[in-house]
Amino acid sequence: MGTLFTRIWRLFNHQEHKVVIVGLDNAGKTTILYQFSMNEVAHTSPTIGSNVEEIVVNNTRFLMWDIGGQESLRCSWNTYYTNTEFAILVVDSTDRERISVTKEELFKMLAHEDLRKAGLLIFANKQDVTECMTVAEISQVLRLKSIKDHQWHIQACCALTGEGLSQGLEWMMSRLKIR
Ligand SMILES: Nc1nc2c(ncn2[C@@H]2O[C@H](COP(=O)(O)OP(=O)(O)O)[C@@H](O)[C@H]2O)c(=O)[nH]1
Ligand SMILES: [Mg+2]
Repeated sequence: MGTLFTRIWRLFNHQEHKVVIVGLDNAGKTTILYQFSMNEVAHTSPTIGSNVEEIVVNNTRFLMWDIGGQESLRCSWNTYYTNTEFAILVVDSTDRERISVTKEELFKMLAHEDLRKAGLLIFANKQDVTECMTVAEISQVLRLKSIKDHQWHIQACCALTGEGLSQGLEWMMSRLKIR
Protein backbone atom coordinates (compact mmCIF):
# COMPACT_ATOMS: atom_id res chain seq x y z
CA MET A 1 0.00 0.00 0.00
CA GLY A 2 2.80 2.34 0.98
CA THR A 3 4.66 1.83 -2.26
CA LEU A 4 1.53 2.18 -4.35
CA PHE A 5 0.84 5.51 -2.69
CA THR A 6 4.45 6.59 -3.24
CA ARG A 7 4.24 5.72 -6.90
CA ILE A 8 1.04 7.62 -7.47
CA TRP A 9 2.45 10.58 -5.54
CA ARG A 10 5.53 10.59 -7.75
CA LEU A 11 3.51 10.35 -10.90
CA PHE A 12 1.66 13.53 -10.06
CA ASN A 13 4.40 15.52 -8.41
CA HIS A 14 7.56 14.71 -10.27
CA GLN A 15 6.48 15.75 -13.66
CA GLU A 16 8.77 14.73 -16.43
CA HIS A 17 10.05 17.39 -18.77
CA LYS A 18 10.76 16.41 -22.33
CA VAL A 19 14.01 17.60 -23.88
CA VAL A 20 15.37 17.02 -27.38
CA ILE A 21 19.10 17.25 -28.05
CA VAL A 22 19.81 18.27 -31.63
CA GLY A 23 22.84 19.35 -33.62
CA LEU A 24 24.93 18.14 -36.52
CA ASP A 25 26.61 14.75 -36.40
CA ASN A 26 29.85 14.75 -34.39
CA ALA A 27 28.84 17.83 -32.35
CA GLY A 28 28.96 15.88 -29.07
CA LYS A 29 25.25 15.23 -28.39
CA THR A 30 25.61 11.62 -27.27
CA THR A 31 28.67 12.44 -25.14
CA ILE A 32 26.66 15.17 -23.39
CA LEU A 33 23.68 12.87 -22.83
CA TYR A 34 25.86 10.23 -21.20
CA GLN A 35 27.72 12.83 -19.14
CA PHE A 36 24.34 13.89 -17.78
CA SER A 37 23.23 10.37 -17.08
CA MET A 38 26.33 8.77 -15.63
CA ASN A 39 29.03 11.37 -15.25
CA GLU A 40 31.59 9.54 -17.27
CA VAL A 41 32.94 9.80 -20.76
CA ALA A 42 31.14 7.40 -23.01
CA HIS A 43 32.69 5.92 -26.11
CA THR A 44 30.12 6.90 -28.66
CA SER A 45 29.51 5.78 -32.20
CA PRO A 46 27.41 7.81 -34.65
CA THR A 47 23.81 7.65 -33.47
CA ILE A 48 21.39 5.96 -35.81
CA GLY A 49 17.85 6.86 -34.74
CA SER A 50 17.92 8.10 -31.17
CA ASN A 51 19.12 7.53 -27.61
CA VAL A 52 16.93 8.38 -24.66
CA GLU A 53 17.80 8.79 -20.98
CA GLU A 54 15.97 9.99 -17.90
CA ILE A 55 18.01 12.58 -16.00
CA VAL A 56 16.97 13.53 -12.47
CA VAL A 57 18.21 16.84 -11.05
CA ASN A 58 16.99 17.82 -7.57
CA ASN A 59 13.79 15.78 -7.97
CA THR A 60 13.10 17.24 -11.39
CA ARG A 61 12.92 14.65 -14.11
CA PHE A 62 14.02 15.32 -17.65
CA LEU A 63 13.46 12.82 -20.41
CA MET A 64 16.21 13.60 -22.90
CA TRP A 65 16.14 12.46 -26.49
CA ASP A 66 19.42 12.52 -28.39
CA ILE A 67 18.58 12.47 -32.06
CA GLY A 68 20.99 11.44 -34.82
CA GLY A 69 22.47 14.45 -36.63
CA GLN A 70 23.55 13.07 -39.99
CA GLU A 71 22.07 14.87 -42.98
CA SER A 72 19.77 11.97 -43.85
CA LEU A 73 18.29 11.99 -40.32
CA ARG A 74 17.80 15.74 -39.85
CA CYS A 75 14.46 15.79 -41.66
CA SER A 76 13.05 13.47 -39.02
CA TRP A 77 13.98 15.71 -36.06
CA ASN A 78 10.48 17.21 -36.11
CA THR A 79 8.86 13.85 -35.34
CA TYR A 80 10.39 14.16 -31.85
CA TYR A 81 9.14 17.69 -31.10
CA THR A 82 5.65 17.00 -29.66
CA ASN A 83 5.40 18.14 -26.01
CA THR A 84 9.02 19.22 -25.93
CA GLU A 85 9.80 21.81 -23.26
CA PHE A 86 13.45 22.37 -24.11
CA ALA A 87 15.57 21.94 -27.19
CA ILE A 88 19.29 21.65 -26.59
CA LEU A 89 21.32 22.57 -29.65
CA VAL A 90 24.86 21.22 -29.48
CA VAL A 91 27.40 23.10 -31.58
CA ASP A 92 30.86 21.77 -32.42
CA SER A 93 32.81 24.98 -31.77
CA THR A 94 35.68 23.72 -33.93
CA ASP A 95 33.51 23.19 -37.01
CA ARG A 96 33.65 26.56 -38.75
CA GLU A 97 32.74 25.01 -42.08
CA ARG A 98 29.35 23.75 -41.03
CA ILE A 99 28.22 26.46 -38.61
CA SER A 100 26.02 27.93 -41.36
CA VAL A 101 24.30 24.55 -41.74
CA THR A 102 23.68 24.59 -37.99
CA LYS A 103 22.15 28.05 -38.34
CA GLU A 104 19.77 26.85 -41.06
CA GLU A 105 18.72 23.85 -38.98
CA LEU A 106 18.27 26.07 -35.91
CA PHE A 107 15.85 28.46 -37.60
CA LYS A 108 13.97 25.61 -39.27
CA MET A 109 13.55 24.08 -35.83
CA LEU A 110 12.43 27.31 -34.14
CA ALA A 111 9.75 27.79 -36.78
CA HIS A 112 8.17 24.47 -35.90
CA GLU A 113 4.74 24.76 -34.28
CA ASP A 114 5.42 22.04 -31.69
CA LEU A 115 8.41 24.01 -30.34
CA ARG A 116 6.54 27.31 -30.08
CA LYS A 117 6.83 27.38 -26.29
CA ALA A 118 10.09 25.50 -25.93
CA GLY A 119 13.18 27.02 -24.36
CA LEU A 120 16.44 26.81 -26.31
CA LEU A 121 19.77 25.95 -24.71
CA ILE A 122 22.80 26.13 -26.95
CA PHE A 123 25.93 24.29 -25.89
CA ALA A 124 29.09 25.68 -27.51
CA ASN A 125 30.89 22.37 -27.13
CA LYS A 126 34.57 21.36 -27.52
CA GLN A 127 35.84 24.51 -25.84
CA ASP A 128 38.95 22.51 -24.86
CA VAL A 129 40.21 22.69 -28.44
CA THR A 130 42.46 25.66 -29.09
CA GLU A 131 41.34 27.99 -31.86
CA CYS A 132 37.73 26.94 -31.45
CA MET A 133 34.99 29.53 -31.92
CA THR A 134 34.07 31.48 -28.79
CA VAL A 135 30.55 31.87 -27.42
CA ALA A 136 30.53 35.43 -28.80
CA GLU A 137 31.48 34.28 -32.30
CA ILE A 138 28.92 31.49 -32.32
CA SER A 139 26.19 33.81 -31.01
CA GLN A 140 26.93 36.22 -33.81
CA VAL A 141 27.06 33.65 -36.61
CA LEU A 142 23.86 31.98 -35.38
CA ARG A 143 22.21 35.41 -34.99
CA LEU A 144 20.96 34.46 -31.55
CA LYS A 145 20.02 38.06 -30.73
CA SER A 146 17.38 37.93 -33.46
CA ILE A 147 15.51 35.21 -31.55
CA LYS A 148 12.68 37.05 -29.82
CA ASP A 149 9.98 34.39 -29.55
CA HIS A 150 11.90 31.78 -27.54
CA GLN A 151 13.78 31.94 -24.27
CA TRP A 152 17.38 31.05 -25.09
CA HIS A 153 20.75 30.73 -23.45
CA ILE A 154 24.21 29.86 -24.77
CA GLN A 155 26.69 28.01 -22.60
CA ALA A 156 30.33 27.17 -23.30
CA CYS A 157 31.19 23.57 -22.45
CA CYS A 158 33.49 20.63 -22.87
CA ALA A 159 31.52 17.38 -22.94
CA LEU A 160 34.67 15.30 -22.41
CA THR A 161 35.31 16.79 -18.96
CA GLY A 162 31.72 17.86 -18.27
CA GLU A 163 32.76 21.47 -17.75
CA GLY A 164 29.84 23.87 -18.31
CA LEU A 165 27.17 21.16 -18.51
CA SER A 166 25.69 21.71 -15.06
CA GLN A 167 25.42 25.45 -15.73
CA GLY A 168 23.28 24.57 -18.75
CA LEU A 169 21.04 22.35 -16.63
CA GLU A 170 20.77 25.12 -14.05
CA TRP A 171 19.51 27.50 -16.70
CA MET A 172 16.82 24.97 -17.66
CA MET A 173 15.83 24.55 -14.02
CA SER A 174 15.58 28.33 -13.60
CA ARG A 175 13.22 28.54 -16.61
CA LEU A 176 10.96 25.87 -15.10
CA LYS A 177 10.54 27.94 -11.96
CA ILE A 178 9.51 31.02 -13.89
CA ARG A 179 6.70 29.23 -15.74
N1 LIG B 1 37.84 17.61 -27.90
C1 LIG B 1 36.55 17.32 -27.65
N2 LIG B 1 35.95 16.29 -28.28
C2 LIG B 1 34.65 16.04 -27.99
C3 LIG B 1 33.90 16.81 -27.06
N3 LIG B 1 32.65 16.32 -27.01
C4 LIG B 1 32.60 15.28 -27.86
N4 LIG B 1 33.81 15.09 -28.45
C5 LIG B 1 34.16 14.04 -29.43
O1 LIG B 1 33.45 14.29 -30.63
C6 LIG B 1 33.09 13.07 -31.28
C7 LIG B 1 31.60 13.02 -31.52
O2 LIG B 1 30.90 12.92 -30.30
P1 LIG B 1 29.42 12.33 -30.22
O3 LIG B 1 28.94 12.55 -28.84
O4 LIG B 1 29.35 10.97 -30.79
O5 LIG B 1 28.66 13.34 -31.23
P2 LIG B 1 27.18 13.27 -31.79
O6 LIG B 1 27.27 12.77 -33.21
O7 LIG B 1 26.71 14.70 -31.78
O8 LIG B 1 26.36 12.39 -30.90
C8 LIG B 1 33.58 11.95 -30.34
O9 LIG B 1 34.84 11.51 -30.82
C9 LIG B 1 33.72 12.64 -29.00
O10 LIG B 1 34.67 12.05 -28.16
C10 LIG B 1 34.58 17.92 -26.40
O11 LIG B 1 34.04 18.66 -25.58
N5 LIG B 1 35.89 18.12 -26.75
MG1 LIG C 1 25.25 10.67 -31.38
